[in-house]
Amino acid sequence: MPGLTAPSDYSNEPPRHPSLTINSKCNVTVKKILIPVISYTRPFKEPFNAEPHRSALLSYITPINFFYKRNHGPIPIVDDIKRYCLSIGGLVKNPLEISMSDIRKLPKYNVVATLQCAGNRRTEMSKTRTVKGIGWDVAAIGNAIWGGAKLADVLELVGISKNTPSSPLGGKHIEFISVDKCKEENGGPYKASIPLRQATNPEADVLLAYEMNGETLNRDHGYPLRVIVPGVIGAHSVKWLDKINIIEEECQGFFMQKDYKMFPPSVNWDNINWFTRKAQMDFPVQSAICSLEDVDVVKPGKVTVAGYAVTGGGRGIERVDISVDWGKTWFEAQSYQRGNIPHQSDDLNTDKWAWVLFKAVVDVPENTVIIAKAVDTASNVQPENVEVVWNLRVHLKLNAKNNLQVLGSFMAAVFAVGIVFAGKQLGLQSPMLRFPGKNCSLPRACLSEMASNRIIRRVF
Ligand SMILES: Nc1nc2c(c(=O)[nH]1)N[C@H]1C(S)=C(S)[C@@H](COP(=O)(O)O)O[C@H]1N2
Ligand SMILES: [Mo]
Repeated sequence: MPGLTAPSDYSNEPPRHPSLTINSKCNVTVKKILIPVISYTRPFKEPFNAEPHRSALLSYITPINFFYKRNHGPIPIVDDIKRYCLSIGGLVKNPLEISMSDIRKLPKYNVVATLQCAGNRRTEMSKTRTVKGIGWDVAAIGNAIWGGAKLADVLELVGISKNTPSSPLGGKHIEFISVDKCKEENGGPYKASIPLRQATNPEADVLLAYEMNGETLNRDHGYPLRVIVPGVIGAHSVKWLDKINIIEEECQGFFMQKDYKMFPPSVNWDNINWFTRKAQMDFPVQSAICSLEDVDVVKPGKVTVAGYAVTGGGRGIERVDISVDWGKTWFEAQSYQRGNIPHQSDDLNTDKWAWVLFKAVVDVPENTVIIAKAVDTASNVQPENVEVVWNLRVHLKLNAKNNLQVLGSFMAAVFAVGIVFAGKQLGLQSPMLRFPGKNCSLPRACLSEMASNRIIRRVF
């Protein structure tokens, strides 16, 4: 594509916030000597996959710097935005090449939507049974204001009308193709599809987005143009969009056919038949505690339990329940979106594709497990443990427990659980010195890690 090119190495990556935690699968490790005795090890990962500290998720709109980044190759470069254009072809009568300035002339929509990677909370699920893939804590998720044209409007330009399941030439899916060079595609670009029915439904709010939080999209998040499919796992929201194809079947690319699928527990890496399943779409009901670490040490007394809750398909969150006594009794947390206005799932002012934040101030007199559990408007409840939702690649299925000290839930969508140790601080010494390796611009993260290392062994 003129104007947009994909490098084959990582020498031209954009700058990123130093506090992000880089999640590595295979590890290149950079060693730095900070002071003579202490060596500082920093995971270095190419492609760049990183998440913020979970406390960054306590604001309704996630700042761009702290929004998770999930890539499968080097970040593409725009040489000349004037030459960039998107081509739309496949099973359409009148294929089209449309420039960025013409896309900007279409009606512009701002949609507040939560983007979540299917691997969110995978680390937690892996504790039950190992799962393949990059490990993520609870922050492979973010909520942003996406600005752009509606895909349904763009498709009208090639003769596909609104709310239609198939194009006049028989296309039933719409494929989004990027330019990035991905190992999994043998150096080819990332691609994914969604059903045409969803793409042509204006209410589904599928966007070709060129803005994020009111700013021009940056390189990490898909500059100059990306797809946003609200309510659906992030894998379909293709960045650095090059081509759109109207096709008969689901996209046959690696990520749709051999990656983002869910299988029953009886399926393992030896007997897997990828073609028995379709690619995963909507994400499940999910919540996570972000005001506390999985294992946290607090002073006895009042503790704030706060975090996010979200569900797929635009269903909306009905409520978030909290337990501070290992799940014996529950009460409802306050939930809200912007401002501190109480959240109501059916209110016209609700951002239907966005997470809700929840908050409760609880009394913690003794060591306990705090659990958060989200319920959506279809009465889907976050599962209580990982076993019931465990799946090979751990896509979005964690429970509400973050099983450590103060709860959180995961995408792998289990209850969000956390354990709180009330009482004397543990007398930790120099946590920054003892735990220098974890991108610790946030000392609390280190502290709680140490706490978890010590306490979990003692208590469980
Ligand atoms: N071209 C391209 N699009 C992509 C990806 C990618 O690697 N290349 N990753 C996908 C995945 S798995 C996710 S979760 C989201 C992440 O979007 P973000 O990095 O803007 O948070 O982008 C999706 N779109
Ligand atoms: Mo993802």
